[in-house]
Amino acid sequence: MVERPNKPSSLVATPGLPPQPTVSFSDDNSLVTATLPTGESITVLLYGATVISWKDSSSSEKFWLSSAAKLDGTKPVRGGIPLIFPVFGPPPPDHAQTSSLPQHGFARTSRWEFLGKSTSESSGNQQTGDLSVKLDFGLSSAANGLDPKAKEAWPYKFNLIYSVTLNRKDLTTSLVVTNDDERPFDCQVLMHTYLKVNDITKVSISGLDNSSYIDKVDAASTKTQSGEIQIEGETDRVYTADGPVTVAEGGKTLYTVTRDNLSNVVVWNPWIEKAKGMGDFEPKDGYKEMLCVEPGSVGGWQTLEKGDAFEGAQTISLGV
Ligand code: TA6
Repeated sequence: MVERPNKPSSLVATPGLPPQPTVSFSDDNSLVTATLPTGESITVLLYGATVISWKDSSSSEKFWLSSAAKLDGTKPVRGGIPLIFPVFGPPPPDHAQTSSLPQHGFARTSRWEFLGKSTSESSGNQQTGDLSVKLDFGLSSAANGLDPKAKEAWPYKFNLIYSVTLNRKDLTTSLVVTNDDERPFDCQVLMHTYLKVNDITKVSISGLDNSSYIDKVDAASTKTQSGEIQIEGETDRVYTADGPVTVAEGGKTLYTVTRDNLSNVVVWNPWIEKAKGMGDFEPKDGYKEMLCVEPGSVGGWQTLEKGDAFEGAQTISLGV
């Protein structure tokens, strides 16, 4: 955290200017909350730079967060958008660079630095002023907050910049990975978004028709999607596809996820037994109200040479 002795508790509006987005910090500096003049808001936990809340102008929450989620840095957050880097899933035994890392890497278990906010000079309605706010977060191999296990298990020099941009009807998260090392390194990136739904049995996912996927519930066999996806049991699939992915409930669009330079989408719901098996997954029937739609680059490895960078982004738009 950038220490500023006279830091105001929240960056509020300047007289004469139309209402501005505000940014506030929790007393223990672990949470950053940004709010638009129209009421939309996001809250980001510096631990993992995990967006743990996204609310629309009527304060309706869009992300699922387990009531037993750890927000104190002792465990990855069960909900919101955990960030996956530099490896997705359990590290493949044949990939020496990542083989000593924990499942899903260390980005979600490190304390990130808040780098600042910026607001767009939108030409929106002057009454509501700027209708967009961007928060930037950083994590590098030199950072104090880096998960100590990471340094040992993955001794590469790197820099991550994560930007979270809140607009009135959508949220964009983008990650830039830069290789600051002399050596090349491989990495995977994923945004493990827990979307909130009302009743999973009424949900259908479209936009992945005819796409190839790896079914991790069925011996990682490779299959082709036919039509829309319904969730009727434990689902854990890694799709390779371009184009928007739409989540609808009872025929009404809830979310549309578009991606930039992220050619995979993981669709996950633990259902009954897996939810029971996760200590930080509460309530146990919470699987009925969540669906993970996770854009990423996880089908292979992004190999970054010295000075190279990889950038990927998602935009989640609210259904109208
Ligand atoms: O993204 C889906 C997945 O890889 C599932 O296989 C399941 O393990 C889930 O992530 C949760 O992983 P976590 O390490 O957070 O328990």
